[in-house]
Amino acid sequence: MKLIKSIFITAALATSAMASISVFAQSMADMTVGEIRKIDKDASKITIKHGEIKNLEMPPMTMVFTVKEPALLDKVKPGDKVKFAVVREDGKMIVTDIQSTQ
Ligand SMILES: [Cu+2]
Repeated sequence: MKLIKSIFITAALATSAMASISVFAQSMADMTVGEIRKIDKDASKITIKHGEIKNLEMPPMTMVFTVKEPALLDKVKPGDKVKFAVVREDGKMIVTDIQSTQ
Protein backbone atom coordinates (compact mmCIF):
# COMPACT_ATOMS: atom_id res chain seq x y z
CA MET A 1 0.00 0.00 0.00
CA LYS A 2 2.81 2.32 0.94
CA LEU A 3 4.49 1.81 -2.46
CA ILE A 4 1.28 2.50 -4.36
CA LYS A 5 0.75 5.66 -2.37
CA SER A 6 4.25 6.93 -3.13
CA ILE A 7 3.86 6.13 -6.84
CA PHE A 8 0.64 8.12 -6.82
CA ILE A 9 2.30 11.09 -5.13
CA THR A 10 5.23 10.98 -7.57
CA ALA A 11 2.83 10.94 -10.50
CA ALA A 12 0.87 13.85 -9.04
CA LEU A 13 4.04 15.89 -8.55
CA ALA A 14 5.23 15.16 -12.08
CA THR A 15 1.86 16.21 -13.49
CA SER A 16 1.82 19.48 -11.58
CA ALA A 17 5.43 20.24 -12.59
CA MET A 18 4.52 19.68 -16.23
CA ALA A 19 1.47 21.90 -15.86
CA SER A 20 3.56 24.78 -14.48
CA ILE A 21 6.12 24.40 -17.26
CA SER A 22 3.42 24.63 -19.89
CA VAL A 23 1.84 27.68 -18.20
CA PHE A 24 5.31 29.26 -18.13
CA ALA A 25 5.94 28.46 -21.80
CA GLN A 26 2.53 29.85 -22.71
CA SER A 27 3.08 33.11 -20.84
CA MET A 28 6.53 33.55 -22.40
CA ALA A 29 5.15 32.95 -25.88
CA ASP A 30 2.45 35.56 -25.39
CA MET A 31 4.66 38.41 -24.17
CA THR A 32 4.56 41.52 -26.35
CA VAL A 33 7.26 44.20 -26.43
CA GLY A 34 6.42 47.85 -25.91
CA GLU A 35 7.33 51.18 -24.40
CA ILE A 36 5.32 52.89 -21.66
CA ARG A 37 3.88 56.24 -22.68
CA LYS A 38 1.53 57.09 -19.82
CA ILE A 39 0.25 55.60 -16.58
CA ASP A 40 -3.10 56.39 -14.93
CA LYS A 41 -3.10 54.46 -11.70
CA ASP A 42 -6.48 55.74 -10.45
CA ALA A 43 -8.18 54.41 -13.59
CA SER A 44 -5.94 51.29 -13.81
CA LYS A 45 -4.97 52.33 -17.34
CA ILE A 46 -1.68 52.32 -19.14
CA THR A 47 -0.74 53.71 -22.54
CA ILE A 48 1.77 51.55 -24.36
CA LYS A 49 3.45 51.96 -27.73
CA HIS A 50 3.41 48.26 -28.54
CA GLY A 51 4.86 45.89 -31.11
CA GLU A 52 2.78 43.29 -32.88
CA ILE A 53 0.50 41.45 -30.41
CA LYS A 54 0.58 37.97 -31.89
CA ASN A 55 -2.06 36.36 -29.68
CA LEU A 56 -4.57 39.11 -30.55
CA GLU A 57 -3.41 39.54 -34.17
CA MET A 58 -2.91 43.26 -33.59
CA PRO A 59 -0.35 45.33 -35.53
CA PRO A 60 2.04 47.73 -33.76
CA MET A 61 0.44 50.95 -32.44
CA THR A 62 0.11 53.19 -29.40
CA MET A 63 -3.01 52.52 -27.36
CA VAL A 64 -4.54 52.45 -23.89
CA PHE A 65 -4.91 49.19 -21.97
CA THR A 66 -6.65 48.38 -18.71
CA VAL A 67 -4.51 46.48 -16.19
CA LYS A 68 -5.83 43.48 -14.30
CA GLU A 69 -4.17 44.57 -11.03
CA PRO A 70 -3.34 48.24 -10.28
CA ALA A 71 -0.20 46.94 -8.48
CA LEU A 72 1.24 46.03 -11.89
CA LEU A 73 1.62 49.77 -12.48
CA ASP A 74 4.04 50.09 -9.55
CA LYS A 75 6.64 48.06 -11.43
CA VAL A 76 6.99 50.41 -14.41
CA LYS A 77 7.16 54.10 -15.31
CA PRO A 78 6.71 56.17 -18.48
CA GLY A 79 9.64 55.69 -20.86
CA ASP A 80 10.31 52.10 -19.72
CA LYS A 81 10.79 49.45 -22.35
CA VAL A 82 8.67 46.49 -21.29
CA LYS A 83 7.41 43.04 -22.07
CA PHE A 84 3.77 42.53 -21.27
CA ALA A 85 1.01 39.96 -21.55
CA VAL A 86 -2.42 41.03 -22.78
CA VAL A 87 -5.67 39.15 -23.23
CA ARG A 88 -9.05 40.11 -24.67
CA GLU A 89 -11.80 39.95 -22.04
CA ASP A 90 -15.38 41.08 -22.80
CA GLY A 91 -14.08 43.09 -25.75
CA LYS A 92 -11.52 44.92 -23.59
CA MET A 93 -7.74 44.54 -23.75
CA ILE A 94 -6.50 43.57 -20.31
CA VAL A 95 -2.82 43.61 -19.38
CA THR A 96 -2.25 40.65 -17.05
CA ASP A 97 1.50 40.98 -16.55
CA ILE A 98 4.16 43.57 -17.29
CA GLN A 99 7.89 43.75 -16.68
CA SER A 100 10.57 46.30 -17.45
CA THR A 101 13.27 44.99 -19.80
CA GLN A 102 15.93 47.61 -19.13
CU1 LIG B 1 -3.01 47.99 -30.17
